[in-house]
Amino acid sequence: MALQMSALFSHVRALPCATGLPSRVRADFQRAAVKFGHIVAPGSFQLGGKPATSPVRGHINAAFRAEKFSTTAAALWKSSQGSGSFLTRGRRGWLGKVALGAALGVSTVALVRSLHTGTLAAMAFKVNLNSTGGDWKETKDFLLSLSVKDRRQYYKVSGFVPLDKIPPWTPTAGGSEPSRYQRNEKLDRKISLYRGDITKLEIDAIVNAANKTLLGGGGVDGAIHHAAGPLLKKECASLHGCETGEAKITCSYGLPAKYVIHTVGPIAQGGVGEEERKALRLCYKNSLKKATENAARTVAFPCISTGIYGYPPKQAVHEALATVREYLDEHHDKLDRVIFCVFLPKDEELYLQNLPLYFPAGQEQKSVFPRC
Ligand code: AR6
Repeated sequence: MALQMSALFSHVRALPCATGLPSRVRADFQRAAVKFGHIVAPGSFQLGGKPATSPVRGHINAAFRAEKFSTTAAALWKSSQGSGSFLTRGRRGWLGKVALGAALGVSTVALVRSLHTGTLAAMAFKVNLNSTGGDWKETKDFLLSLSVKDRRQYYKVSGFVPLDKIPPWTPTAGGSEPSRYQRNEKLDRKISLYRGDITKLEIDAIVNAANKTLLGGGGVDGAIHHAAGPLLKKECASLHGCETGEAKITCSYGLPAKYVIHTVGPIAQGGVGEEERKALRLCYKNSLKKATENAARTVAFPCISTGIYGYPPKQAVHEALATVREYLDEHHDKLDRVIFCVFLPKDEELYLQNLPLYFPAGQEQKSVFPRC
C-alpha cells in the first residue's frame, strides 16, 4: 500500500493543473500529505511539475486496483467540486478528480464502486459514444486509461469474444503441397483462425480494410465504424487519409478491441500484378508494425482487399500468411497472437488448407526444394 500511495502522491504532484488549485484545495492536499507522510517519500508531494502522462493514468489505475487506502474525504472531494476549478477542463480533468478523491483518502473500494456506477467517472467526464458532439481526444484518453474490465461497460457491441475463447491454431501436417517455411516452435500458439465478426473481438487491435479517405465505407470498414460509433470517424478525419499499403492507428471507442489499425488494400478488380501483390503484403506488414509500436500484442486481420476491392481470395491468402509468418519470425517476442478473422466459410476453408504451408508441424515438414 505504501508503494501505491507513494505512486499516487507523486503523480498528484505531476498533474499539470495542480498549480492552479484554489488555496482551500491546496491545503487539503497538504493535509493529506501530512496524513500519509510516513508512507510518502520525503519531498515527493509538491504541487506543480511535469505534465500528466500515461504512466500517471497507469498508476492511478494501479491505485484503483489496490484493496483500499484509508478513511474518507468525500466531503473534501465534494467541496473541491463546488470550488469548480480543480482540473475541470480538458483530458486531465477526470484524472485530477480521481487522483484528488484517492489522495484525500476515499477508500479505493468506494472509488472503484463509484466508477462502476458511473458516479465519479461520470461527474468527472461524460462518455457518450453515440454522439458526434463528443471530444474524441478526451474520450480516447479516458478509454485507453482503463483496464479491459473497466472498459467493458462502454462496449457498444453485444456478445464480445475474449481472447481465451479464440483457440490457437495447432500446426498440422500440410496437404499435398510441401511446406514453404521451416518449422519455428516459437510461433506455436501465436496463430489463430477465427470465423466471425471482427468487431466482437476483445483483443488489443483489430485491422480495418479501409479506403484512402479513412472516413468509412461498406464491408468490414462499415461494420467497424458502425460498431465503434461516430467518434471513430472524427479521429480518422484527423489523420488526413492513408495511402495504399500504409497503416494508421486509432482508438476503437465502442468496440471491445483497444485499437483499430486502418490499412488500405490494393484495388484488384483489373487483375493482380506485382504492384498489387506488394501492396497487399505491405498492408499486413505495416499493420503489424503499427501494432508492435503501440504495444498491441494481440491483433486480428480480416481478409484485406478480398471483398469490394476484388483481390482473389486464393491468391490473397498466400500474401497474408507469408507476411505474417515472416514478421513473426523476426518479432515473435512482441506479439502474443495474430488472428486471421475470416467471415465467409470459403475463406475459412482456404486458410485451413494453407496454414500448414506457412506454419508447419515439426515431424511432417517437407522441403520446398526438390530432392536431387
Ligand atoms: N468481420 C470480419 N470480416 C468481415 C466483416 C466483419 N464484420 N465484414 C466483412 N468481412 P471488404 P476490401 C470480410 O469489402 O475488399 C469498404 O467500402 C469480407 O468477407 O470489407 O478491402 C472500404 O471502405 C472480406 O473477406 O474490404 C473500402 O472502400 C473482407 O472482410 C473497400 O470496402 C474484406 O472485404 C475495401 O474493400
